[in-house]
Amino acid sequence: MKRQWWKEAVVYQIYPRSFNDSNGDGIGDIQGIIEKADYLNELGIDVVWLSPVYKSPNDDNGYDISDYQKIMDEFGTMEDWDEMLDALHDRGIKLIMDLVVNHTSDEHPWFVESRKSKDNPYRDYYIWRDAKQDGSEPNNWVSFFSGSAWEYDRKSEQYFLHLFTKRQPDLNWENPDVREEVYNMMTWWLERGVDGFRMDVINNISKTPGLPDASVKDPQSTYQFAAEHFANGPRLMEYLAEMKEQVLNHYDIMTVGETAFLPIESARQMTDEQNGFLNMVFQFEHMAVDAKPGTHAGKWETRQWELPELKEIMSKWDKEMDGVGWNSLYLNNHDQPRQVSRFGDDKRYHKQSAKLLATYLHTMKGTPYIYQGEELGMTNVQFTAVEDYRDVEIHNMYKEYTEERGYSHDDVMKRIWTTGRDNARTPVQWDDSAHGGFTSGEPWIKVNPNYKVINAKQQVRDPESIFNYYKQLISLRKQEDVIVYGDYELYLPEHKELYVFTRALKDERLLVMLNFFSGEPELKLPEEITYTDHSLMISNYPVNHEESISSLKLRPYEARVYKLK
Ligand code: TEU
Ligand code: CA
Repeated sequence: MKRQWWKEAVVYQIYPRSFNDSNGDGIGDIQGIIEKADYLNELGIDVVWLSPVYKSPNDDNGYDISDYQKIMDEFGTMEDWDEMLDALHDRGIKLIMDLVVNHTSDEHPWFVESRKSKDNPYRDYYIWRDAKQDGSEPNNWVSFFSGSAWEYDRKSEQYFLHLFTKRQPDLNWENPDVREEVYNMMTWWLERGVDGFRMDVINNISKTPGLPDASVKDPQSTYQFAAEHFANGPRLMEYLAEMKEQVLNHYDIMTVGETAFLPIESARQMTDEQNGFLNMVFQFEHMAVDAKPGTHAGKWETRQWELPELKEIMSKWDKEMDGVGWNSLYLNNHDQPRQVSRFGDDKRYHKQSAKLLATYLHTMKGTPYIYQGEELGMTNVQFTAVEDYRDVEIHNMYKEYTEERGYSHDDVMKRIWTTGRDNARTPVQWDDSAHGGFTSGEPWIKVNPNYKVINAKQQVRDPESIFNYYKQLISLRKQEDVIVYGDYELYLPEHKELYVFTRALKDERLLVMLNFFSGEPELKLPEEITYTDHSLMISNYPVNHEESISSLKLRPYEARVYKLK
């Protein structure tokens, strides 16, 4: 495997609206990021992935872009952006931008033109279709955010496609002019100095020709989840190859595709180091371990997750990508609930389980992604009034579930507490002052009331904190090649509580022991793991260094990493 800077890096995701507000208007902004550049540097991360900061009417918090080459007013100016880039680069931190090109905002000038008339030169920048004979939508696709994926435009008497909200029309990638506009825009940012892109829903840009009806998955609903027609379409690889040739090839950058519903064979093809197009993708299989299988509505129907299933998925992705491409490692982001609440125990074992999950992500093979606040063990939130939520997905779902599906308010709120995206979007908790020090004004979304105990100020100075544990993990990655490049091997695949694996590179070997739950299971080390000497590299409990490791009892959520000789 080739050495690459992006394999050795740790990425930190900033969701700017919720990161840090510098001017008291309650909304995080670019100057707020600059204020925290030293904090990021102290943590030791190498790359910032910045969620969208482009001009946007914020129907979906910036994932609806009305000008790709302007900064959102609430976040600042292009001068602020340049200053931020310098502040990061001065500290040796790279910046990757969010590239959202499956769709734009309905306020993007292309769409404003497009909807004017059927013969407008921009008409074909988007996906317009006539109604079916009976006047209904062109097909039965459901939007990610409830209801039909089609919106009727009275003036020009056709429907346009929107996989997300009706204010996020899908671009028509079949049109070469659209592709050229996108490539030019990417080049413009690269010339300005960005170090790469995270590509939003990039495997949705090619749709099945003819846009046929989706198969019925949810018989109670008129509209059906249509991944078979919008994900991994026939021209996807062709478009990516073109993008690579015209743009990506000319820069030393890092690229990561956001790719739900991506078959592993396509991930191999996409990230192949020789002939692929992107450095890595975010696969989603492990995000479904607690979702009822079936439709996308599975998101709101959860089940108890099982460790053997998580091990199987993660080990499969490791094996399949080995020697071909590269994996990204994440357990949460701005679309997912907080990892310590979902996979750990945010009450009785908050610190231990947050550190356990961190150990896991930072010792697997791949590039780890930290989502803002994860390094503090920030948790899910429970607002009792639906009005306190801000996410368009939550509001649409609440309406659909209470009005159309007949669920009670209490029932729907519980679902939101478990899986709603706003769990990840409450402001970063900087200190124990009002609103967690995020803003001197009124925050755009309420702060999690636990900011008095969980906050950066307390954790930066506490050597035992989650923050300082992340710092330690990140610095280990810089010292030990085996953490980055070592081969992964899983042991005890069926064990319901323990996740045990080794990493090996030449004569370097690591042994990782993780107890994922609150029991105290006994670990009898498999005989295949041979060693003459062992030394502890990191752990989340005090450990007697002389203790034998051939057989031992692990404490609740205990994590240990040993070097074997
Ligand atoms: O997300 C797309 C995606 O597939 C999901 O994670 C989606 O948000 C989730 O399944 C909804 O339940 C990306 C962005 O990360 C997300 O924030 C945007 O809303 C979306 O694309 C549209 O741009
Ligand atoms: Ca602000």
